[in-house]
Amino acid sequence: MLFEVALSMWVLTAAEGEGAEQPVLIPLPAQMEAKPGRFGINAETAIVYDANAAGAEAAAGALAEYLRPPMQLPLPVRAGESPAASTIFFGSGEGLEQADGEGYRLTVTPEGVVIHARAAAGLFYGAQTLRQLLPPQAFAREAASSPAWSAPCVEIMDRPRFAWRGMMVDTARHFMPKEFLKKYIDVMAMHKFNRLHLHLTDDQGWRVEIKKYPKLTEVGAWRAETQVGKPRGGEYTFDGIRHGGFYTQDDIRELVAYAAARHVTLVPEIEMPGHAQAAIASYPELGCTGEQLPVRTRWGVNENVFNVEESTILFLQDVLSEVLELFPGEFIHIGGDECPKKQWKESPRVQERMRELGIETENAMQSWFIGRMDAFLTERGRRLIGWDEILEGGLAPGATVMSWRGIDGGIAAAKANHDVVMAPTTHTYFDYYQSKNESEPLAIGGFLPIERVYEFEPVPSQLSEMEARHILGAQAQMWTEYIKTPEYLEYMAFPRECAMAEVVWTLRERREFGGFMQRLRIHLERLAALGVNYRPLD
Ligand code: TNX
Repeated sequence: MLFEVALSMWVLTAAEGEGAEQPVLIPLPAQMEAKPGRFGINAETAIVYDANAAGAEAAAGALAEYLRPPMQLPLPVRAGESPAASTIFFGSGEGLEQADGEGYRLTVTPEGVVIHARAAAGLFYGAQTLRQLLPPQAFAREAASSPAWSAPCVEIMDRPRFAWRGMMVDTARHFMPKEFLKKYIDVMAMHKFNRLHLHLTDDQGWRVEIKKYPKLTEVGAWRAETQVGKPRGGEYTFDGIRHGGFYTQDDIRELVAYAAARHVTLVPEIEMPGHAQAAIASYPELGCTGEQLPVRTRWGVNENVFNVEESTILFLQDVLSEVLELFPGEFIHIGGDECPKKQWKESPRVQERMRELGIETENAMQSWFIGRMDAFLTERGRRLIGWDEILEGGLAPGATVMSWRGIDGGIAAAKANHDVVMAPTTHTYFDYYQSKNESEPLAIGGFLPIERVYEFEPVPSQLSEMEARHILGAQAQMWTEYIKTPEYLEYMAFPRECAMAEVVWTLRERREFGGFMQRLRIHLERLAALGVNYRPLD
């Protein structure tokens, strides 16, 4: 029995030497040397932290909270100077000079475990790696049976390839409950992701409470019904069911703190000047026509966009002021994508305003609009990030570009000395189909099998070494037009998210799809223990 379990958990590789089991880790670490022997966790084991090491107490506490429920062991957490027998030790450590704040060294010997890092994030990631060295049942949230709680001996030196390792969730098209976002953050942290981009506003819903403008959620958080399926011959069908919800400011503070404890920064997105109909439905004076619009019930690009009055700019800056209070992270996303210019062209008032400002084209007008937000955020010590349309009409001085329509926008931005996050539809759109099986649930379209996610290379070969430094990293997008529930969202996210984790964490030369798929088969047992509704492999 013991032997069978061991075989199912570890892929044995002869190359690693006699008796050494090759641990199955996702994302794959930078360096790993398997050693013979195992460390057993039992009623005697303690978790010890060096009180002088930043974040050591937090990492020790987090590990205890992960392991106590499944293991039903005391696992006391205490301060201590140095590693000792039967302990899992967290300390600051030497020899890690080359590793930045997220790197760590993890050593497992038959006597104990030692995790060293220069900063809190590294210690936390060391704890995450240790969890994966244990049997998959260690990921359960309640008492789990395991023949023995033990980890194979190993020496790991690890650090991420990219600083921005992101996932985006669209909470506007379908509201996603706070408790689900917490679970999602947990699974992100397990895979060493560090940015959760929340798409909080769109035509179909406004999801964040703004005290100064209560109608944004009283009106804008609710739509009368929702488009069902794709239109057929131009005909739309609707479900007749009211949909909505929003996060109160207390909810946001709770999520921010929950994420921060797991080294995940929330990146809020407030869309402008397009994808704005929920806001315009709440306050019609923000629109171009003055018409009372409903919160939109159909998907797709929409002509109803914000006007360009000074009062609208100030409204949005007031909204951003509250957003800045809630979200302490450096980056604030202002959308910027898919803003049709039809209403700006047709509106005499917008045209007059362009003449007043001496602006000749509608693209330049959009650039001016984003520039106002860039100045506002920069003055407050933050950085603007937007979808690649913000390049059109000229990029604002401080802007970072999220390249979604392929990678060209990202290349142009990096060449112009702007930072970039790669998020192209071709490799990172998790709302696309995972396979061509007829049985796949409805998706927005497209085709993105896990191989293609895994193949993604965030640094385009067209960039010089200096330019390539502007690629902060990459992220995957979960647009939710057709994804109505958390279970459905998990089905679309996993296991593609596991592939994305290696794209952003693992060194390029260490990535190899065949080996990844072998590890993934075992890794999925961990997701099962966590209760994640992943899509089974074919
Ligand atoms: C394009 S990506 C959009 C979203 C849609 C998505 C569907 C982007 C910046 N805009 O509004 O939800 O396609 O795949």
